[in-house]
Amino acid sequence: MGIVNVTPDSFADGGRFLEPDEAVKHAARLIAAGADILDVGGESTRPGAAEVPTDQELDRVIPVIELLTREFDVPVSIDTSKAIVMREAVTVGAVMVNDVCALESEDALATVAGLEVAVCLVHMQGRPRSMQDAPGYADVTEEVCDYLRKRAEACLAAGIHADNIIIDPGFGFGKTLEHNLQLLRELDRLVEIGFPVLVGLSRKSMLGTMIGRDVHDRLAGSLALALLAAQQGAAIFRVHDVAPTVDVLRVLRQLNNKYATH
Ligand code: 8Y4
Repeated sequence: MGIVNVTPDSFADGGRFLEPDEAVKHAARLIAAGADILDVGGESTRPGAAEVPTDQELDRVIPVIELLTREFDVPVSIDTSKAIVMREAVTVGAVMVNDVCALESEDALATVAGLEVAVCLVHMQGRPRSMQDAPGYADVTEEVCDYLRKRAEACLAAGIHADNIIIDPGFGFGKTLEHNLQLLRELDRLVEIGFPVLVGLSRKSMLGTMIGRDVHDRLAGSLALALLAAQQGAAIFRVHDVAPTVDVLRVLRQLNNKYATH
């Protein structure tokens, strides 16, 4: 899954594709590099980030999704927590909803249930503005697993098909470095739940803490984390650097002939 940011503050994590034409050019590069999914987001979920008004989010993402679905065959995911944005994005061709609020926002669950698209349920403790203030867990992996199981059950009860559910521990979303490391060590417990596991580890600040490099010098660290997650059965990798990640996954696939990449 290649990241297509259409947020004005996303230059900080290496993407800044506010203009639709730029987003399309970037998407073409991601696809050429081997991306199987494009994740389009117009709402910053960075720690401490302010919420984006719905109209502004729609203005950012809808033209981009329209262009991407017209020009490319690759499935497009909409990264949003707002039901209206989900519905509009699917109307113009998105086939997946990536929601860091796991469909807990108003109308989100019913909206996705009515759309027959895939959904990625992400665990987050707190909300972006405050999530990194004082994350706390008795057993982080247990709590994340319990939460994702409950949200998946809510999806099934609402009529979302099991084949359309993906789960994600939400690395960095209300977690300290120790929480993130614990989750990565025990990722197999999430995989055991039975839904495909998506991981977002690319360039994240846990790497800044671990290796002391700024956001543009975290490729090697990101690849190491992707490989560790893949070894435990992660299925989808949300990344900035598609080509090197695909190389890593191809190496692992040839080792155990199990991971679907190119
Ligand atoms: C550097 C690089 C600094 C990245 C911060 C960031 C996830 C996600 C995000 C994730 C799923 C981010 C939308 C945060 N992370 N969706 N979205 N899983 N499913 N920060 O882990 O990339 S945004």
